[in-house]
Amino acid sequence: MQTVFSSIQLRHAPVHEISDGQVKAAVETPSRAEAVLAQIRDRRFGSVVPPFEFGPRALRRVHSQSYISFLETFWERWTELGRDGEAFPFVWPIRSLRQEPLPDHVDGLLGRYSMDAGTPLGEFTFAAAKASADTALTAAQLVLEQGHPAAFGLCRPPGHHAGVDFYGGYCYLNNAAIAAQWLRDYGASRVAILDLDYHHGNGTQSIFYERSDVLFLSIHADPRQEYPFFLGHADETGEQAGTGFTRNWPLPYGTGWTGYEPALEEACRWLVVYRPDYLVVSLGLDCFEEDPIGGFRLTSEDFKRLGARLARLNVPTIFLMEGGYATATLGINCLNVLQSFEE
Ligand code: SP5
Ligand code: ZN
Repeated sequence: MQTVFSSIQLRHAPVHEISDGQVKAAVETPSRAEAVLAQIRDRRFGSVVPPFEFGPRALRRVHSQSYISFLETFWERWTELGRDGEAFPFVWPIRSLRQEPLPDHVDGLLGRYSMDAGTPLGEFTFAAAKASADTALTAAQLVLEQGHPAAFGLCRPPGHHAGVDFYGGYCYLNNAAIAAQWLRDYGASRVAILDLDYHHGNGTQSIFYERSDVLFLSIHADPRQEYPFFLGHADETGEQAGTGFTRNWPLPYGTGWTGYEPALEEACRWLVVYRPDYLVVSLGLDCFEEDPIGGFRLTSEDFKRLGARLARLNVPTIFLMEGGYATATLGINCLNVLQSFEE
């Protein structure tokens, strides 16, 4: 299987994040991608190719122009105030506050375009996020236009928490949504997204919530107990034309394979019924038992079982990396999922 990756993605190198009431060392680091690349080379797992540069159109099919412009111009606005480190928001336009007019001040804009204070914006964040989206698009292109049965976009930064006009959860551009929309625009009638990250993919769900042409399925930690806390419950099943085309399997803290497998089996049955032309897998690896921020207990062997089950669906599949922070084992777990798709 081919892997798509650009070294531009490494330029986004967060130093800190705010979590557990502390300024902590960032967990979404370039070393995550480097660990997966090292494993690809060690296991001789196919070639690694750079992404093509897609124009701004593919991004605009998912994200608002004002949000993209904010990301693009952010560093200039930040540094013109004499600031030089990575930025965090500290005020949000929640209930009772006005959405409009947009503030002029960058501190206001940071709050308007974010969902949490745990996601740093730095000098190269936009460039890396754009390269990450190009990586997702190129993986989709390998499958759509070159007929590969599967491809792997080694996306970083991840994407599934980012919505039409906000970033959060270490995500800035929604790689899976951008790839799924591109597949729709260039030939597919139906695309399914299966989100396996430990955290609910709130951004992806919200982007397609009222649509039937992109099915969204997600298995994740119960939002009553876990980030992102405000989306991902079982009763969220889509609205309007999208009614019935979103499905969530929130699972309790401590879930291992015996609790996970039945949810995966149900999701696979939905996929069989939906008959997508393409499957996009939001491949978070933070369900791993040793993940520093996750609370599930999947083992490295379980990731093989997971991949083998997906391969049995026999649908052209685009894998896009999302979370997963146990860096020492990240490459092994990732390739354990992908190995069943080797040609
Ligand atoms: C893509 C992705 O996986 N994003 C995850 C964002 C999670 N952000 C919240 C992190 C909170 C960490 N709390 C750790 C508690 C255990 N010490
Ligand atoms: Zn996650």
